[in-house]
Order: sequence, then C-alpha cells, then structure tokens
Amino acid sequence: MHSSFAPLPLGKTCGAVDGRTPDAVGWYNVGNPFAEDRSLPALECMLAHLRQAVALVRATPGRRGHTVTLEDCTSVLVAGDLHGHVAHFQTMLALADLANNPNRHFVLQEIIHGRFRYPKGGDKSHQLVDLFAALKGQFPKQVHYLPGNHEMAQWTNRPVLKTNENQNAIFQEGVTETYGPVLGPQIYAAYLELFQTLPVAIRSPNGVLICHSLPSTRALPLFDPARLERETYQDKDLQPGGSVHSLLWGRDTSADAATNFLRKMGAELLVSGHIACDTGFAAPNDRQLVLDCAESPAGFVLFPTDRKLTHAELFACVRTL
Ligand SMILES: [Mn+2]
Repeated sequence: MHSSFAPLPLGKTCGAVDGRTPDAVGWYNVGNPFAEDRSLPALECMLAHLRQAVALVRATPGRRGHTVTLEDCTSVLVAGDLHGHVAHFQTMLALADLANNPNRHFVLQEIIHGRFRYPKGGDKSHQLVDLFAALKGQFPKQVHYLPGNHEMAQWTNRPVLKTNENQNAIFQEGVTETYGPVLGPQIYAAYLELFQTLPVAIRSPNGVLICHSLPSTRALPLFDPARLERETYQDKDLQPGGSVHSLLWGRDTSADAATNFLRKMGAELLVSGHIACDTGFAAPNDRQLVLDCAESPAGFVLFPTDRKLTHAELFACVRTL
C-alpha cells in the first residue's frame, strides 16, 4: 500500500503550501514508519501539514467553537478509540472511500497513547496524528478528529498513569525519536495546538451526537453545552467537574445519564468511545453506542444521516475489523 507514497517537494513548494498533500494511506508503512523517506525535508513537511491541519480544523464548515454540525453529509463512518492503531485506521479509511463518497464524513477519536513502541521505547501513536493532518489536507470538509481524555491529558500536561507508565512522557519521547531534538519540539508544540483546537462534540443532521464520552449523572447539572461552543476554553472547563473534563472523562453509561445528556445537547442518539469493549462495541443503554478500535475486534459504525434512525437501526450499522 505504501508504494503510492511520493516524497513531497522541498521548502516553500512543500505540499501544505501548494495544496498538495501526502497520500494518507501511503504516508506510513505499518511497522516501519517513514520507510519510504525519513529525510529531513520530508519530516519538515509534516510540520507544515500539522499547521495547515490546525487552520483547516478551525475552518471546518459547521464549526461553532469546539463543536461541529456536519454539513453536506449523507453518511458518517465513526471509528472507536484508536490508541495508535495505524492498521485499523488504514482499513477504515479505505472502507470510507471518501473520494468516491463526497457527502460521507469520517470521524476519528482518541488516537494517541497506544501500546506500539519505537526501538528506544517511545510511543508511536503520534503517527496517527500525522496521518490525520495529511488526511485533513486531502478531505478538509469530510475528516474530523474527536479528542479523548488522553489528548486532553497531553495538552494540559496532566499525566494519565496506566501500569505505572507516564503516557504523556512516552508520547513525547516517540515524537523526539522520530523527529529529532530540533524539529521534535516544534512538531510536539503543533500537536498540542491541534489537540486544543479539535471539536469535542460532532452532530449529524439526523440527531446523532458523536463525542468521546458523557458527563456522569452527578456532573450533569454543572455541564454547560454553551462552554463547548466557545473558541477558547477557560481553565475551569478543563478541571474535574468542568464541562470539557466531564465530557471526556465521564464513565456513567446508565440510561438516565445518556437520556439526560442528550436532552441537554438537543440530540437523539449518542455514539461514543472511552469504554474498553472486548467485542469492539457495546450498547450500554437504549440511546448509546460505544465503539472501541484499540484492539481486535475493532468496532466502527457507518450510518446514514439523511433520515431518522432508531437505536436498533444505528446498532445494525456496526461493523468490526
Ligand atoms: Mn478515553
């Protein structure tokens, strides 16, 4: 698949500047990133792609602060949490067939902090951020990246501790391992800017809300949807109990939590991630679908958005890899 990758031209003619972008499928050879071209000019091009991606995220049609209402949309493919799984990303990208389905949207969520490591121990999951940046350049209106609590932990510099590993530090090590001590910090800064620019809630035209998680019943009274529609967060939004924090960290999948959250958001059904699922997906209540793409089987959903769906109809659109 990677043979379609063509090195980008140098300097000011870099793809991000003249409108050309790398082929997002070919950009990485799974298990051997940058096998085609690890030259400094190729790596420097990624910085331009990342900065372009930040601008394109801000310019996404239907964006209102940190929310997006999908426009020119008749179907959506939503991936579960990817956590660095490049192969699942590539398979879903091929299935989405965005070039031949210009009214289809593709939503990725929680793509960083994975178990795939470079030889020196750094986390490879930044590769998926690079792939998103390339893909956003190719399909700026159709591709969306929903951050999870892991992205928020990275850009707010509050560690997520799993098995005594500091995932924030290992992520940053992976960036340095790939991009080196000079370019690495610039790439890393671009990642953090991207993470805090990304929308945290995406609405389909038929009343399906896509977000990483939902506030618990206890946190819901304090949750204010208007906080999400602001272009700049306040620190309290990001603290425990704040609207963004409770949206990305909540683990209450009760029917009451989903129903009351959806009422507050003015939506009918919820597609989320955040909860690990052995089968790749779960329906914890009659309003919600949870997807997980971090392992196999990996759950994703491709659903029509040009008509109302019942929970059962949405559930029937789930597929696994
Ligand atoms: Mn999560």
